Amino acid sequence: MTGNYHNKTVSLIGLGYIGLPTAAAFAMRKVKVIGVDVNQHAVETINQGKIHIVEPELDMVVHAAVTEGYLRATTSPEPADAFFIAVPTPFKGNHKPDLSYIETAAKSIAPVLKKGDVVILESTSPVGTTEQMAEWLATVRPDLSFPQHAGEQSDIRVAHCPERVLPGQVMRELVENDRVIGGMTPKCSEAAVGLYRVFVQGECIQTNARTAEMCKLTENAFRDVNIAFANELSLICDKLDINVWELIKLANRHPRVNILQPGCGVGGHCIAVDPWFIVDSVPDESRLIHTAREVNESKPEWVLSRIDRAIEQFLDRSPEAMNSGVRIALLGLAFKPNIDDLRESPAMHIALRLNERNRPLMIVEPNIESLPSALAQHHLVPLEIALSSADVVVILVAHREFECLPDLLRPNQQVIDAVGILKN
Ligand code: SAJ
Repeated sequence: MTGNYHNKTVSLIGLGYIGLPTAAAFAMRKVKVIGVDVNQHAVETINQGKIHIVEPELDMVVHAAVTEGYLRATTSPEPADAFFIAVPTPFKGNHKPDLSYIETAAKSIAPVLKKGDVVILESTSPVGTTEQMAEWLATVRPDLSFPQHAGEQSDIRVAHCPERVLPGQVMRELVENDRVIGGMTPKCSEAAVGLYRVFVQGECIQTNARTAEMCKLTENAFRDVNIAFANELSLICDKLDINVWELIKLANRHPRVNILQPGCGVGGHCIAVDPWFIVDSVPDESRLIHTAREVNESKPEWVLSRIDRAIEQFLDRSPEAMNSGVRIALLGLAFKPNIDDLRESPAMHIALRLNERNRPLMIVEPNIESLPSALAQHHLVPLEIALSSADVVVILVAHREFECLPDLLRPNQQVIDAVGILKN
């Protein structure tokens, strides 16, 4: 697929947090897009010009793309000139990557492939997955040649180009971020670069597929290790009676030091997952990455131990609460500030653990309208209500709505600040 993309069709397989914005980005450039998803509800919603996920600006763009006829969604793949696979790559037990979504997606597009098509894997993947995907395609289509057997002469071009956008800023980052594009051969890379140039204003840098796969895992492992450093510091400072937030601010005055922020754990479906893909493939060599994961995974339990201690301290001071119950307010449930996404959220983990212990909770999460069913017996309340009656206040997420907290807290409340809103 070369030259004028306005006469061509691209197909996005997987219309989630990455696939749908990418589909919309092509459609905004007046390229015909077929979006494919196994979720019938998602397909119907998109065909009505609406969206099934939360991401700023995406609704407007999808609405325009569908109304103008550039974007259409369906549940089964149709012929196109380029296919982008953007399906989940979670892990199974033992932190083993689950590539079954990629396998299913590859095998579903194989029957409609034709000579000259490009297939790009966007899902974050362990090293070697792009080659594996090309093998799955080749098994279904022995009549076509693929780069692992035919090299530069292959009928189908195959590449990996990992997505790198930050949830909440996807529409901007999709256009502005540089892209690392790893073809199985240089011609595969060139074909993929031509496609991304349709909407990417950042640089499109060519490499091979294995390096592109490792590059994405490296970026997220780098962030995980750096957050683990901050989280470990928070434990050390607690023992040494030092304010970790002040310490980090001071250390960051050094021109070559830039420590990240401790929190209640590392959430989301990327940073808490991707480093395991490295550890799984080279366990003996990835000791630091492995330990960082363990440090970050243990942080919610540490916060829980602090909540238990605060409850004990409150009861020591107010033994009459033994009968009436300690009133706990949890501030924030999302996996990071200013979003509504509760997936793999350490704050959610903490809430569920308190729920197991039958602790009644007042939960403040300004970004959602109702509590998830697992927490349905608790109360979703406005910040002021929670603070007016809570005995123990636990700050789990630094949402902008919580900036006014220092003025609202009452002196007799036990406060655990996992994210440094109070700072001192
Ligand atoms: N966090 C901290 N302290 C910090 C920064 C973050 O505790 O100083 C926590 C957050 O609260 C959250 C988690 O880490 O629970 C992850 O948040 P994030 O904002 O670091 O990253 P994600 O998961 O939203 O997006 C990441 C991004 N990767 C990098 O910044 C290297 C994004 O660019 C990727 O596209 C995305 O993963 C992905 O899809 O892989």
